[in-house]
Amino acid sequence: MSCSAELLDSDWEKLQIDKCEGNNADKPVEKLHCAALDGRLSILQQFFKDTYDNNPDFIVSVPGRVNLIGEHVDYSGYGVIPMAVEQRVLIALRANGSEITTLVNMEKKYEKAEIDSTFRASTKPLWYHYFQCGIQGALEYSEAMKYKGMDVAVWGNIPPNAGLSSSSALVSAAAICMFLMNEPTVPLPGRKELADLCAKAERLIGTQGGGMDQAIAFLATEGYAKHIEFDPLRCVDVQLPKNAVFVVAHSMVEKNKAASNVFNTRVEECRLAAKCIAAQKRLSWQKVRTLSDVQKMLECNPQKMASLVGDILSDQGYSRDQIASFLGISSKELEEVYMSHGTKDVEEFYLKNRARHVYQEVARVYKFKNCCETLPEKDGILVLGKLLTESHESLKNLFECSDPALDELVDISRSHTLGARMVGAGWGGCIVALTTADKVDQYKEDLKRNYYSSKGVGDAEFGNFVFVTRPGSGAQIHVLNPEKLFGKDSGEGESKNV
Ligand code: ADP
Ligand code: NG1
Repeated sequence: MSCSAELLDSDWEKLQIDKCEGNNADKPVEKLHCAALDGRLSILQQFFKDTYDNNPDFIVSVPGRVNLIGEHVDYSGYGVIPMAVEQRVLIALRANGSEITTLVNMEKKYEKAEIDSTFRASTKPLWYHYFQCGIQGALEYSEAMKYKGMDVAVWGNIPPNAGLSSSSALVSAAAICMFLMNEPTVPLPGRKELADLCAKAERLIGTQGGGMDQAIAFLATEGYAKHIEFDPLRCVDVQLPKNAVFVVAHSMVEKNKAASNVFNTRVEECRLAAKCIAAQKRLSWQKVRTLSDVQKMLECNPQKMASLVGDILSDQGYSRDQIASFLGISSKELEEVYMSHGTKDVEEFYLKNRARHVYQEVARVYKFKNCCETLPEKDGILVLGKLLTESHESLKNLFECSDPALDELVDISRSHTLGARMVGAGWGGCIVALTTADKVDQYKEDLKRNYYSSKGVGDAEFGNFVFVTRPGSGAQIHVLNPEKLFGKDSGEGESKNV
Protein backbone atom coordinates (compact mmCIF):
# COMPACT_ATOMS: atom_id res chain seq x y z
CA MET A 1 0.00 0.00 0.00
CA SER A 2 1.52 3.31 -1.04
CA CYS A 3 0.89 6.55 0.81
CA SER A 4 1.05 8.99 -2.02
CA ALA A 5 -0.93 6.84 -4.48
CA GLU A 6 -4.64 6.09 -4.35
CA LEU A 7 -5.69 3.86 -1.47
CA LEU A 8 -7.02 0.45 -2.53
CA ASP A 9 -10.61 -0.47 -1.64
CA SER A 10 -9.37 -2.98 0.96
CA ASP A 11 -7.18 -0.30 2.58
CA TRP A 12 -10.15 1.94 3.40
CA GLU A 13 -11.75 -0.75 5.51
CA LYS A 14 -8.50 -1.64 7.25
CA LEU A 15 -7.88 1.96 8.26
CA GLN A 16 -11.29 2.53 9.82
CA ILE A 17 -11.65 2.12 13.58
CA ASP A 18 -13.93 -0.45 15.15
CA LYS A 19 -13.32 0.26 18.82
CA CYS A 20 -12.40 2.95 21.29
CA GLU A 21 -9.02 2.12 22.73
CA GLY A 22 -6.38 3.76 24.87
CA ASN A 23 -6.48 6.03 27.90
CA ASN A 24 -9.41 4.38 29.66
CA ALA A 25 -12.06 5.73 27.28
CA ASP A 26 -14.87 4.09 29.26
CA LYS A 27 -13.54 5.13 32.67
CA PRO A 28 -14.14 8.48 34.37
CA VAL A 29 -11.45 11.16 34.39
CA GLU A 30 -9.16 10.05 37.22
CA LYS A 31 -8.73 12.21 40.27
CA LEU A 32 -5.20 13.15 41.21
CA HIS A 33 -4.78 13.90 44.88
CA CYS A 34 -2.15 16.48 45.48
CA ALA A 35 -0.77 17.48 48.83
CA ALA A 36 1.09 20.46 47.34
CA LEU A 37 0.75 22.16 43.97
CA ASP A 38 3.25 23.99 41.88
CA GLY A 39 3.45 25.84 38.58
CA ARG A 40 0.23 27.29 37.19
CA LEU A 41 -1.86 25.12 39.53
CA SER A 42 -0.45 26.80 42.60
CA ILE A 43 -0.77 30.30 41.11
CA LEU A 44 -4.44 29.62 40.36
CA GLN A 45 -4.96 28.14 43.83
CA GLN A 46 -3.56 31.32 45.38
CA PHE A 47 -5.72 33.52 43.11
CA PHE A 48 -8.77 31.54 44.21
CA LYS A 49 -7.85 31.94 47.89
CA ASP A 50 -7.29 35.69 47.45
CA THR A 51 -10.64 36.06 45.67
CA TYR A 52 -12.89 33.86 47.80
CA ASP A 53 -10.99 33.73 51.08
CA ASN A 54 -11.19 29.93 50.91
CA ASN A 55 -9.36 26.99 49.37
CA PRO A 56 -10.68 25.40 46.17
CA ASP A 57 -11.73 21.76 46.47
CA PHE A 58 -10.67 20.90 42.92
CA ILE A 59 -8.76 22.19 39.93
CA VAL A 60 -10.04 20.81 36.62
CA SER A 61 -7.57 20.88 33.75
CA VAL A 62 -8.48 20.38 30.05
CA PRO A 63 -6.12 20.72 27.07
CA GLY A 64 -6.48 22.53 23.76
CA ARG A 65 -5.61 20.64 20.60
CA VAL A 66 -3.91 20.97 17.27
CA ASN A 67 -5.61 19.07 14.50
CA LEU A 68 -2.96 17.47 12.30
CA ILE A 69 -5.25 16.41 9.45
CA GLY A 70 -9.00 16.17 8.79
CA GLU A 71 -10.19 19.78 8.78
CA HIS A 72 -13.88 20.59 8.41
CA VAL A 73 -14.81 16.93 8.09
CA ASP A 74 -16.02 15.97 11.59
CA TYR A 75 -19.49 17.51 11.17
CA SER A 76 -19.83 15.59 7.90
CA GLY A 77 -19.41 12.36 9.87
CA TYR A 78 -15.72 11.79 9.17
CA GLY A 79 -12.64 11.05 11.25
CA VAL A 80 -9.79 13.36 12.24
CA ILE A 81 -6.24 13.07 13.64
CA PRO A 82 -5.64 15.73 16.30
CA MET A 83 -3.33 15.76 19.30
CA ALA A 84 -3.74 17.55 22.64
CA VAL A 85 -1.39 20.49 23.19
CA GLU A 86 0.41 21.45 26.38
CA GLN A 87 -1.72 24.59 26.82
CA ARG A 88 -4.78 24.04 29.00
CA VAL A 89 -7.78 25.66 30.63
CA LEU A 90 -7.63 25.35 34.42
CA ILE A 91 -10.71 25.83 36.60
CA ALA A 92 -10.49 26.01 40.38
CA LEU A 93 -13.81 25.50 42.15
CA ARG A 94 -15.65 25.01 45.39
CA ALA A 95 -19.37 24.60 46.17
CA ASN A 96 -20.78 27.83 47.65
CA GLY A 97 -24.13 26.48 48.85
CA SER A 98 -26.15 29.04 46.88
CA GLU A 99 -28.05 29.14 43.56
CA ILE A 100 -25.50 31.50 42.04
CA THR A 101 -22.16 30.60 40.49
CA THR A 102 -19.52 33.32 40.65
CA LEU A 103 -16.85 33.27 37.96
CA VAL A 104 -13.60 35.19 37.99
CA ASN A 105 -10.82 34.91 35.44
CA MET A 106 -7.07 35.41 35.89
CA GLU A 107 -7.14 37.45 32.68
CA LYS A 108 -8.59 40.90 33.21
CA LYS A 109 -10.20 41.03 29.76
CA TYR A 110 -12.70 38.37 30.91
CA GLU A 111 -14.96 40.20 33.33
CA LYS A 112 -16.34 38.75 36.56
CA ALA A 113 -19.77 37.12 36.12
CA GLU A 114 -22.58 35.73 38.24
CA ILE A 115 -24.80 33.10 36.69
CA ASP A 116 -27.71 30.91 37.71
CA SER A 117 -29.03 27.70 36.16
CA THR A 118 -30.62 29.39 33.13
CA PHE A 119 -28.91 30.00 29.82
CA ARG A 120 -30.04 31.58 26.58
CA ALA A 121 -27.74 31.66 23.51
CA SER A 122 -26.72 35.10 22.27
CA THR A 123 -25.39 36.29 18.92
CA LYS A 124 -22.63 38.03 20.87
CA PRO A 125 -21.21 35.21 22.97
CA LEU A 126 -19.45 36.27 26.17
CA TRP A 127 -16.71 34.16 27.72
CA TYR A 128 -18.84 32.69 30.50
CA HIS A 129 -21.52 31.57 28.01
CA TYR A 130 -19.13 28.74 27.09
CA PHE A 131 -18.99 27.81 30.78
CA GLN A 132 -22.80 27.81 30.85
CA CYS A 133 -22.91 25.45 27.84
CA GLY A 134 -20.86 22.92 29.81
CA ILE A 135 -23.17 23.31 32.82
CA GLN A 136 -26.27 22.76 30.66
CA GLY A 137 -24.70 19.68 29.05
CA ALA A 138 -23.99 18.17 32.46
CA LEU A 139 -27.49 18.95 33.77
CA GLU A 140 -29.07 17.17 30.81
CA TYR A 141 -27.13 14.00 31.61
CA SER A 142 -29.71 12.69 34.08
CA GLU A 143 -32.65 13.86 36.16
CA ALA A 144 -30.59 13.21 39.26
CA MET A 145 -28.21 16.03 38.28
CA LYS A 146 -28.96 19.24 40.19
CA TYR A 147 -27.65 22.72 39.56
CA LYS A 148 -25.41 23.81 42.43
CA GLY A 149 -23.75 27.18 42.84
CA MET A 150 -19.95 27.31 42.86
CA ASP A 151 -17.14 29.76 43.39
CA VAL A 152 -14.99 29.46 40.30
CA ALA A 153 -11.64 30.85 39.11
CA VAL A 154 -10.55 30.26 35.50
CA TRP A 155 -7.10 30.45 33.95
CA GLY A 156 -6.48 29.34 30.39
CA ASN A 157 -3.33 29.61 28.31
CA ILE A 158 -4.71 28.19 25.05
CA PRO A 159 -4.62 31.09 22.55
CA PRO A 160 -8.32 31.99 22.16
CA ASN A 161 -10.17 32.32 18.82
CA ALA A 162 -7.22 30.65 17.10
CA GLY A 163 -8.32 27.18 16.02
CA LEU A 164 -6.68 25.45 19.02
CA SER A 165 -9.97 24.69 20.69
CA SER A 166 -9.89 27.01 23.68
CA SER A 167 -13.69 27.16 23.72
CA SER A 168 -14.15 23.38 23.90
CA ALA A 169 -11.60 23.11 26.69
CA LEU A 170 -13.66 25.65 28.65
CA VAL A 171 -16.99 23.93 27.89
CA SER A 172 -15.58 20.51 28.79
CA ALA A 173 -13.98 21.72 32.01
CA ALA A 174 -17.26 23.41 33.05
CA ALA A 175 -19.19 20.17 32.50
CA ILE A 176 -16.73 18.32 34.75
CA CYS A 177 -17.23 21.02 37.43
CA MET A 178 -21.00 20.42 37.55
CA PHE A 179 -20.47 16.65 37.76
CA LEU A 180 -18.05 17.18 40.67
CA MET A 181 -20.78 19.20 42.42
CA ASN A 182 -23.14 16.23 42.08
CA GLU A 183 -20.83 13.57 43.44
CA PRO A 184 -21.33 11.10 45.00
CA THR A 185 -25.07 11.07 44.08
CA VAL A 186 -24.22 11.00 40.37
CA PRO A 187 -20.85 9.37 39.66
CA LEU A 188 -18.66 10.88 36.94
CA PRO A 189 -19.41 9.26 33.54
CA GLY A 190 -16.67 7.72 31.38
CA ARG A 191 -14.44 9.93 29.22
CA LYS A 192 -16.15 8.86 25.96
CA GLU A 193 -19.59 9.66 27.33
CA LEU A 194 -18.39 13.04 28.58
CA ALA A 195 -16.88 13.83 25.17
CA ASP A 196 -20.21 13.14 23.42
CA LEU A 197 -22.13 15.13 26.02
CA CYS A 198 -19.79 18.14 25.71
CA ALA A 199 -19.87 18.11 21.89
CA LYS A 200 -23.65 18.41 22.09
CA ALA A 201 -23.43 21.01 24.84
CA GLU A 202 -21.11 23.33 22.93
CA ARG A 203 -23.65 23.56 20.08
CA LEU A 204 -25.79 25.61 22.49
CA ILE A 205 -23.42 28.50 21.78
CA GLY A 206 -24.78 28.46 18.22
CA THR A 207 -22.08 26.76 16.14
CA GLN A 208 -22.89 23.36 14.67
CA GLY A 209 -19.45 21.78 15.10
CA GLY A 210 -18.56 18.10 14.98
CA GLY A 211 -17.15 16.33 18.02
CA MET A 212 -13.41 16.53 17.38
CA ASP A 213 -12.44 19.06 20.02
CA GLN A 214 -14.30 17.56 22.94
CA ALA A 215 -13.21 14.03 21.94
CA ILE A 216 -9.51 14.84 22.00
CA ALA A 217 -9.96 16.93 25.17
CA PHE A 218 -11.07 13.78 27.02
CA LEU A 219 -9.43 10.95 25.10
CA ALA A 220 -5.92 12.28 24.39
CA THR A 221 -3.03 10.01 25.31
CA GLU A 222 0.27 11.70 26.14
CA GLY A 223 2.86 11.02 23.43
CA TYR A 224 0.35 10.09 20.72
CA ALA A 225 -1.90 11.73 18.18
CA LYS A 226 -5.38 10.20 17.99
CA HIS A 227 -7.41 8.93 15.07
CA ILE A 228 -11.00 9.68 16.08
CA GLU A 229 -14.15 8.60 14.24
CA PHE A 230 -17.73 9.47 15.12
CA ASP A 231 -21.24 8.02 15.38
CA PRO A 232 -20.39 6.19 17.57
CA LEU A 233 -17.22 7.73 18.97
CA ARG A 234 -14.20 5.48 18.36
CA CYS A 235 -10.49 6.23 18.63
CA VAL A 236 -7.05 4.75 18.36
CA ASP A 237 -3.59 6.12 19.20
CA VAL A 238 -1.41 7.17 16.28
CA GLN A 239 2.35 7.04 16.80
CA LEU A 240 3.88 9.98 14.94
CA PRO A 241 7.29 9.56 13.29
CA LYS A 242 9.99 10.15 15.94
CA ASN A 243 11.79 12.68 13.75
CA ALA A 244 8.64 14.79 13.21
CA VAL A 245 8.48 18.16 14.96
CA PHE A 246 5.22 20.13 14.81
CA VAL A 247 5.41 23.90 15.15
CA VAL A 248 2.35 26.08 15.73
CA ALA A 249 2.44 29.71 14.53
CA HIS A 250 -0.33 32.20 15.33
CA SER A 251 -1.28 34.60 12.52
CA MET A 252 -2.37 37.16 15.15
CA VAL A 253 -5.76 37.31 13.44
CA GLU A 254 -8.47 36.17 15.87
CA LYS A 255 -11.81 34.76 14.81
CA ASN A 256 -14.64 33.99 17.21
CA LYS A 257 -16.68 31.39 15.33
CA ALA A 258 -19.90 31.89 17.28
CA ALA A 259 -19.96 35.63 16.53
CA SER A 260 -20.64 35.19 12.78
CA ASN A 261 -22.34 32.66 10.54
CA VAL A 262 -19.35 31.65 8.40
CA PHE A 263 -18.82 28.36 10.22
CA ASN A 264 -22.49 27.38 10.14
CA THR A 265 -22.67 28.30 6.44
CA ARG A 266 -20.00 25.67 5.71
CA VAL A 267 -21.94 23.11 7.78
CA GLU A 268 -25.08 23.96 5.80
CA GLU A 269 -23.28 23.78 2.45
CA CYS A 270 -21.96 20.30 3.28
CA ARG A 271 -25.41 19.12 4.34
CA LEU A 272 -27.10 20.52 1.23
CA ALA A 273 -24.38 19.07 -1.02
CA ALA A 274 -25.02 15.63 0.52
CA LYS A 275 -28.76 15.94 -0.13
CA CYS A 276 -28.27 17.09 -3.73
CA ILE A 277 -25.86 14.21 -4.49
CA ALA A 278 -28.39 11.78 -3.01
CA ALA A 279 -31.27 13.31 -5.01
CA GLN A 280 -29.33 13.09 -8.27
CA LYS A 281 -28.57 9.43 -7.54
CA ARG A 282 -32.28 8.80 -6.83
CA LEU A 283 -31.66 7.94 -3.19
CA SER A 284 -34.06 9.12 -0.49
CA TRP A 285 -32.27 12.40 0.13
CA GLN A 286 -34.59 13.35 3.01
CA LYS A 287 -32.83 10.76 5.17
CA VAL A 288 -29.36 12.01 4.26
CA ARG A 289 -27.78 14.30 6.85
CA THR A 290 -24.10 14.19 6.00
CA LEU A 291 -21.64 13.64 3.16
CA SER A 292 -20.69 10.45 4.96
CA ASP A 293 -24.34 9.20 4.85
CA VAL A 294 -24.55 9.55 1.07
CA GLN A 295 -21.11 8.00 0.55
CA LYS A 296 -22.15 4.94 2.56
CA MET A 297 -25.44 4.67 0.65
CA LEU A 298 -23.55 4.75 -2.66
CA GLU A 299 -20.95 2.25 -1.38
CA CYS A 300 -18.15 4.30 -2.90
CA ASN A 301 -14.92 5.23 -1.14
CA PRO A 302 -14.33 8.95 -0.37
CA GLN A 303 -11.75 9.29 -3.13
CA LYS A 304 -14.28 8.10 -5.73
CA MET A 305 -16.89 10.38 -4.20
CA ALA A 306 -14.58 13.36 -4.79
CA SER A 307 -14.61 12.73 -8.55
CA LEU A 308 -18.30 11.84 -8.61
CA VAL A 309 -19.12 15.22 -7.06
CA GLY A 310 -17.56 16.89 -10.12
CA ASP A 311 -20.07 15.13 -12.41
CA ILE A 312 -23.10 15.97 -10.28
CA LEU A 313 -22.65 19.48 -8.96
CA SER A 314 -21.73 22.74 -10.65
CA ASP A 315 -18.93 25.16 -9.75
CA GLN A 316 -21.38 28.04 -9.43
CA GLY A 317 -23.00 29.15 -6.24
CA TYR A 318 -26.54 27.77 -5.83
CA SER A 319 -29.43 29.98 -4.76
CA ARG A 320 -32.15 28.57 -2.49
CA ASP A 321 -34.46 28.30 -5.51
CA GLN A 322 -31.90 26.28 -7.45
CA ILE A 323 -31.31 23.90 -4.54
CA ALA A 324 -35.06 23.51 -4.02
CA SER A 325 -35.59 22.65 -7.68
CA PHE A 326 -32.64 20.18 -7.54
CA LEU A 327 -34.43 18.43 -4.67
CA GLY A 328 -37.88 18.77 -6.26
CA ILE A 329 -39.44 20.80 -3.45
CA SER A 330 -40.50 24.41 -2.95
CA SER A 331 -38.08 27.03 -1.66
CA LYS A 332 -40.39 27.53 1.31
CA GLU A 333 -40.20 23.85 2.24
CA LEU A 334 -36.42 23.85 1.80
CA GLU A 335 -36.04 26.81 4.09
CA GLU A 336 -38.53 25.71 6.74
CA VAL A 337 -37.77 22.00 6.94
CA TYR A 338 -34.21 21.49 5.78
CA MET A 339 -32.23 24.64 6.55
CA SER A 340 -31.07 26.22 9.79
CA HIS A 341 -32.04 29.76 10.78
CA GLY A 342 -28.47 30.92 11.19
CA THR A 343 -27.87 31.08 7.43
CA LYS A 344 -30.98 33.07 6.47
CA ASP A 345 -28.97 35.96 5.01
CA VAL A 346 -26.72 33.75 2.86
CA GLU A 347 -27.65 34.02 -0.80
CA GLU A 348 -25.39 31.49 -2.51
CA PHE A 349 -24.20 28.08 -1.41
CA TYR A 350 -21.05 26.55 -2.95
CA LEU A 351 -21.81 22.87 -2.89
CA LYS A 352 -19.34 21.29 -5.28
CA ASN A 353 -16.10 22.69 -3.87
CA ARG A 354 -17.14 22.15 -0.26
CA ALA A 355 -17.99 18.49 -0.91
CA ARG A 356 -14.81 17.94 -2.94
CA HIS A 357 -12.73 19.33 -0.08
CA VAL A 358 -14.41 17.03 2.43
CA TYR A 359 -13.99 13.82 0.41
CA GLN A 360 -10.38 14.61 -0.52
CA GLU A 361 -9.52 15.60 3.03
CA VAL A 362 -10.97 12.31 4.29
CA ALA A 363 -8.63 10.49 1.91
CA ARG A 364 -5.74 12.51 3.36
CA VAL A 365 -6.71 11.44 6.90
CA TYR A 366 -6.45 7.76 5.93
CA LYS A 367 -3.21 8.33 4.03
CA PHE A 368 -1.75 10.16 7.04
CA LYS A 369 -2.63 7.31 9.36
CA ASN A 370 -1.35 4.74 6.91
CA CYS A 371 1.97 6.55 6.58
CA CYS A 372 2.43 6.68 10.34
CA GLU A 373 1.72 2.96 10.57
CA THR A 374 3.58 1.58 7.58
CA LEU A 375 6.24 3.85 6.13
CA PRO A 376 9.81 4.14 7.42
CA GLU A 377 10.21 7.45 9.29
CA LYS A 378 12.39 9.13 6.66
CA ASP A 379 9.90 8.54 3.84
CA GLY A 380 6.81 8.87 6.03
CA ILE A 381 7.58 12.36 7.19
CA LEU A 382 7.92 13.59 3.61
CA VAL A 383 4.49 12.25 2.73
CA LEU A 384 2.96 13.72 5.89
CA GLY A 385 4.35 17.13 4.93
CA LYS A 386 2.88 16.84 1.45
CA LEU A 387 -0.51 15.94 2.92
CA LEU A 388 -0.44 19.05 5.13
CA THR A 389 0.35 21.28 2.15
CA GLU A 390 -2.41 19.70 0.05
CA SER A 391 -4.83 20.17 2.92
CA HIS A 392 -4.04 23.87 3.14
CA GLU A 393 -4.49 24.39 -0.61
CA SER A 394 -7.86 22.71 -0.40
CA LEU A 395 -9.00 24.69 2.65
CA LYS A 396 -7.91 27.88 0.91
CA ASN A 397 -9.28 27.26 -2.57
CA LEU A 398 -12.16 24.79 -2.20
CA PHE A 399 -13.41 25.36 1.34
CA GLU A 400 -12.51 29.08 1.33
CA CYS A 401 -11.93 29.27 5.08
CA SER A 402 -8.33 30.47 5.12
CA ASP A 403 -7.20 34.07 5.56
CA PRO A 404 -4.42 36.06 3.79
CA ALA A 405 -2.41 36.08 7.05
CA LEU A 406 -2.57 32.27 7.26
CA ASP A 407 -1.62 31.95 3.57
CA GLU A 408 1.36 34.24 4.16
CA LEU A 409 2.57 32.12 7.09
CA VAL A 410 2.18 28.95 5.03
CA ASP A 411 4.19 30.56 2.19
CA ILE A 412 6.97 31.63 4.56
CA SER A 413 7.04 28.07 5.94
CA ARG A 414 7.76 26.46 2.57
CA SER A 415 11.55 26.75 2.68
CA HIS A 416 12.16 25.34 6.21
CA THR A 417 9.37 22.85 6.64
CA LEU A 418 8.06 19.75 4.92
CA GLY A 419 4.54 21.14 4.84
CA ALA A 420 2.23 23.53 6.66
CA ARG A 421 -1.46 24.27 6.86
CA MET A 422 -4.03 26.34 8.68
CA VAL A 423 -5.55 24.59 11.67
CA GLY A 424 -9.06 24.50 13.15
CA ALA A 425 -12.00 26.31 11.65
CA GLY A 426 -9.89 29.05 10.02
CA TRP A 427 -10.63 32.65 8.94
CA GLY A 428 -7.65 33.48 11.17
CA GLY A 429 -5.91 31.65 14.00
CA CYS A 430 -2.90 29.37 13.66
CA ILE A 431 -0.97 27.24 11.21
CA VAL A 432 0.76 23.97 12.04
CA ALA A 433 4.02 23.16 10.24
CA LEU A 434 5.90 19.88 10.08
CA THR A 435 9.68 19.99 10.24
CA THR A 436 12.64 18.19 11.82
CA ALA A 437 14.62 19.10 14.94
CA ASP A 438 17.65 20.35 12.97
CA LYS A 439 15.50 22.86 11.05
CA VAL A 440 13.41 24.31 13.89
CA ASP A 441 15.69 27.18 14.95
CA GLN A 442 16.23 28.43 11.42
CA TYR A 443 12.48 28.16 10.73
CA LYS A 444 11.65 30.21 13.82
CA GLU A 445 14.22 32.84 12.77
CA ASP A 446 12.60 33.00 9.35
CA LEU A 447 9.16 33.49 10.88
CA LYS A 448 10.48 36.19 13.19
CA ARG A 449 12.21 38.09 10.39
CA ASN A 450 9.56 37.72 7.71
CA TYR A 451 6.34 37.89 9.69
CA TYR A 452 6.47 38.80 13.38
CA SER A 453 9.02 41.65 13.43
CA SER A 454 6.83 43.79 11.15
CA LYS A 455 3.94 43.19 13.58
CA GLY A 456 5.87 44.54 16.55
CA VAL A 457 6.39 41.16 18.26
CA GLY A 458 9.59 41.28 20.28
CA ASP A 459 11.74 38.36 21.45
CA ALA A 460 10.00 38.23 24.83
CA GLU A 461 6.56 37.64 23.30
CA PHE A 462 7.63 35.53 20.34
CA GLY A 463 7.17 32.26 22.29
CA ASN A 464 3.48 33.10 22.81
CA PHE A 465 2.93 33.08 19.06
CA VAL A 466 5.31 30.37 17.83
CA PHE A 467 5.90 27.14 19.73
CA VAL A 468 6.88 23.53 19.20
CA THR A 469 4.11 21.23 20.36
CA ARG A 470 4.11 17.60 21.53
CA PRO A 471 1.11 15.34 22.11
CA GLY A 472 -0.19 16.08 25.60
CA SER A 473 -2.62 14.34 27.97
CA GLY A 474 -6.40 14.60 28.20
CA ALA A 475 -8.60 16.11 30.93
CA GLN A 476 -7.49 15.78 34.55
CA ILE A 477 -8.99 16.51 37.94
CA HIS A 478 -6.72 17.63 40.76
CA VAL A 479 -8.34 17.10 44.14
CA LEU A 480 -7.16 19.53 46.76
CA ASN A 481 -9.61 18.51 49.46
CA PRO A 482 -9.10 14.81 50.30
CA GLU A 483 -12.71 14.59 51.58
CA LYS A 484 -13.80 14.95 47.95
CA LEU A 485 -12.07 11.77 46.76
CA PHE A 486 -15.30 9.86 46.05
CA GLY A 487 -15.62 6.90 43.70
CA LYS A 488 -13.75 3.69 43.17
CA ASP A 489 -11.61 5.09 40.35
CA SER A 490 -10.26 7.81 42.55
CA GLY A 491 -6.92 7.44 44.16
CA GLU A 492 -3.57 8.87 44.86
CA GLY A 493 -1.85 10.35 41.88
CA GLU A 494 0.71 12.90 41.08
CA SER A 495 -0.26 16.37 40.01
CA LYS A 496 2.02 17.59 37.34
CA ASN A 497 3.27 21.06 36.74
CA VAL A 498 1.13 22.64 34.03
P1 ADP B 1 -11.27 28.47 19.56
O1 ADP B 1 -10.83 28.09 18.19
O2 ADP B 1 -10.15 28.99 20.39
O3 ADP B 1 -12.07 27.40 20.24
P2 ADP B 1 -13.76 29.96 19.48
O4 ADP B 1 -14.07 31.13 18.61
O5 ADP B 1 -14.54 28.72 19.23
O6 ADP B 1 -12.22 29.72 19.34
O7 ADP B 1 -13.96 30.33 21.02
C1 ADP B 1 -13.11 31.21 21.71
C2 ADP B 1 -13.85 31.83 22.89
O8 ADP B 1 -13.76 30.98 24.04
C3 ADP B 1 -13.24 33.15 23.35
O9 ADP B 1 -13.69 34.26 22.58
C4 ADP B 1 -13.72 33.22 24.79
O10 ADP B 1 -15.05 33.67 24.86
C5 ADP B 1 -13.70 31.75 25.22
N1 ADP B 1 -12.40 31.48 25.91
C6 ADP B 1 -11.33 30.85 25.43
N2 ADP B 1 -10.32 30.80 26.34
C7 ADP B 1 -10.78 31.43 27.45
C8 ADP B 1 -10.22 31.73 28.75
N3 ADP B 1 -8.99 31.39 29.09
N4 ADP B 1 -11.01 32.38 29.60
C9 ADP B 1 -12.26 32.75 29.27
N5 ADP B 1 -12.83 32.50 28.09
C10 ADP B 1 -12.11 31.85 27.17
P1 NG1 C 1 -12.24 25.37 16.32
O1 NG1 C 1 -11.53 26.07 15.27
O2 NG1 C 1 -11.35 24.93 17.44
O3 NG1 C 1 -13.41 26.15 16.83
C1 NG1 C 1 -14.05 24.00 14.86
C2 NG1 C 1 -15.04 22.95 15.36
C3 NG1 C 1 -14.53 21.51 15.12
C4 NG1 C 1 -14.16 21.34 13.65
C5 NG1 C 1 -13.17 22.45 13.25
C6 NG1 C 1 -12.81 22.40 11.78
C7 NG1 C 1 -16.37 23.49 17.33
C8 NG1 C 1 -16.40 23.54 18.81
N1 NG1 C 1 -15.22 23.09 16.79
O4 NG1 C 1 -12.88 24.01 15.67
O5 NG1 C 1 -15.53 20.58 15.48
O6 NG1 C 1 -15.29 21.32 12.82
O7 NG1 C 1 -13.72 23.75 13.50
O8 NG1 C 1 -12.20 21.20 11.47
O9 NG1 C 1 -17.36 23.78 16.68
